[in-house]
Amino acid sequence: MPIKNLLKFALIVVLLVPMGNAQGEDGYAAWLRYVPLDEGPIRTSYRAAAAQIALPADSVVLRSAAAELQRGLTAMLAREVPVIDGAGGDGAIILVPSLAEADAAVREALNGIDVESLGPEGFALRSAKTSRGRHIIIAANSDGGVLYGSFALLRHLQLGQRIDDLDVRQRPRIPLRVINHWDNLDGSVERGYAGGSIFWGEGVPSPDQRHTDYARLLASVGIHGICINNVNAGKGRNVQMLSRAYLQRAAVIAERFRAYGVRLYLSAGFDSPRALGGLETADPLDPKVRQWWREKTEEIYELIPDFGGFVVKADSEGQPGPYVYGRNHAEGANMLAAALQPHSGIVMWRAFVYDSKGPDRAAMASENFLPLDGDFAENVLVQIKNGPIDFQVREPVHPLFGKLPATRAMLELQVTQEYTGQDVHLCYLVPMWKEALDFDTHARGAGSSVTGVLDGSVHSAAPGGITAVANLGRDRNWLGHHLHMANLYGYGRLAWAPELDAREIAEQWVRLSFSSDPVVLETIVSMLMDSRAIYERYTSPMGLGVLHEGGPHFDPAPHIRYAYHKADSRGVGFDRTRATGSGYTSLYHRPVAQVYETLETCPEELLLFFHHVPYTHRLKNGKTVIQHLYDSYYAGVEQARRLRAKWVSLEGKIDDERYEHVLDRLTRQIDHAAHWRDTMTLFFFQLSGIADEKKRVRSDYRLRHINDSQ
Ligand code: GCW
Repeated sequence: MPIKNLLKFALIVVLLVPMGNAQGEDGYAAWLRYVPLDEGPIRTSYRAAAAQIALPADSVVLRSAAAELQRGLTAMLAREVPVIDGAGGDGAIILVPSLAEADAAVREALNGIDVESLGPEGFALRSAKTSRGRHIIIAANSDGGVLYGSFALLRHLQLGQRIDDLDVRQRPRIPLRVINHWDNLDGSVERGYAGGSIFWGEGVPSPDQRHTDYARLLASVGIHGICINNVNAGKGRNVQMLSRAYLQRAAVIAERFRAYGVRLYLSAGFDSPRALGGLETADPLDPKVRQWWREKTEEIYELIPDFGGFVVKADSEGQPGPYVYGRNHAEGANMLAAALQPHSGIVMWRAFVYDSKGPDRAAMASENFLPLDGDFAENVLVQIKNGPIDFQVREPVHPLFGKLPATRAMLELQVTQEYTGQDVHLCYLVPMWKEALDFDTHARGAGSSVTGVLDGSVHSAAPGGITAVANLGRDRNWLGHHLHMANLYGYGRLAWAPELDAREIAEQWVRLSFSSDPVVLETIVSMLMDSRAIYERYTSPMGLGVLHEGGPHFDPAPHIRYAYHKADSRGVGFDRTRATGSGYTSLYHRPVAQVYETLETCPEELLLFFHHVPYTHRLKNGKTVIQHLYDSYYAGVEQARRLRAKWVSLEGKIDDERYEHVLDRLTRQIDHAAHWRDTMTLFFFQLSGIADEKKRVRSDYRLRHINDSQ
């Protein structure tokens, strides 16, 4: 065999062997598994339509797109699909990053597509016939658009859809789509449950193949920004992030991500001019401080020419900020914005500012930021968590959405499951994020959704963005639990297309990550779709929230969380009404405020978030609150058992490695759910003195020792 053919053969073997092995999969390939197709009409039609990849132009990102197509197609079609320079013949997939530069035949084939309407990142996929034969054209206005179109085409094929009559057009709704990491420079990951940092720490190669593979995963769902260090950047070793040595390392990482259109951002400690630069102050209005930031920013751009900008946590949980110098958050953010502005960089300034001693934490971000609307520079986005407390399994939507008409808003979600079961409990969060995106703020009358606030259609401010904290680590399966990758996938899909349905996303993910076998599909999708409600039932029904201990946030510790649940001998819940409580309800626009204010209209799943009620208060289902709590805790554990039973029914239908891994997690979930149930039911029984009608509460239950303080 000539050496060239031998290499081709070797390539095919390398690509096929690990992917076709049903015995074990370690999850590393995630949803980009490119499983070889069985022989049959679908494969035949794909082979005819995808015989070569034509790359008429050249750039790093286009080469990534072509390489991904080649990798995916070669594996799925079990034969090498070459990349050729130039126009492409019959069966070519033609990559078109700029219509103006395409040849006449391609332009004609795209006739009828208003390429301009695709925007800077959108794409069109079209089956077409020209004088050179049949083609699939991936057209866009940028290299990045072609990359997204390439991944969309691969997804289309992985899902087994027809390609002879392709006519797809997409553009992302939200123009800024980012992922945040809380990775410390010592290699640990704050709220990470899947091993150490892939970016920092001893022995971490830089760059690492993982950076490329992670960039592929991100690009495949349209994420185009990444922040690679902890927002807690202002203390200890983390302050070194902006030192030359760490910036050089960041530049190497940036290059890997750049190849997939993903820009690098860094968290900046507000105190850096002092802590790192040796100045006496970090006062944002001090000329020396401003000069320091200008020079630091220039240094970053020399190393990372397409640097995206800074993420900042200031005056929050011990991080220094402008308040230290008697300045407000707009003054702090605008100082950084001024340094970034000449380079087109942005500031993502977090609204997560609160004082744990204050009367109502939920209201604090609003108190800090409402007076500043209109004061932020144009390249500042205020990054707001989805809820007013802190990534609980159920919270109302943050009242700042729709209340800052002259400020660019960014929604912050959490893929890492800090308060939602970490790497043990199954909790598919996409339905919850959908609720946040679809929530009607009523900012400009009915129909003013959070998505509309982010995409710029509700207010006059420029569009905002979306981000998620995703603390994946060095575990082969990225997030520590195979099924949690549905959240990372779902985040990206929603960020691109918030109108997608949570079930539809789950279905896609299962088919891409496991199989399209109807039983596998239906079983895992139903597990995912039920999972959040189940976790909520056995941890914090009716909007209770923050019942976890104050350290890892995994175990229940209601006895130290009075500030959140306000449970006493007579009743439970936080009165946030205007009439008798903290007044938080009035932070929403009128119709929403009224719905939450009134006991009768407040949605029951948030009842205890907004109201303090007697244990004997009757719910719409006729039960008392206390009985509903008991029933919820017991039902939740039973449903967790059912999750495991469903999974067990899949034995032999999916690879053993992932089967066993998830089984172990589901078993631990049941045990831990029972711990939650027994702790919480005993807590409420002891407080209220009201027995469970069904006499299930284990009054002899021994609480596990918790030494964390609140
Ligand atoms: O919920 C808290 C987390 C902290 C985190 C903080 C934040 C990075 O427990 O670990 O700090 O939120 O979002 O800043």
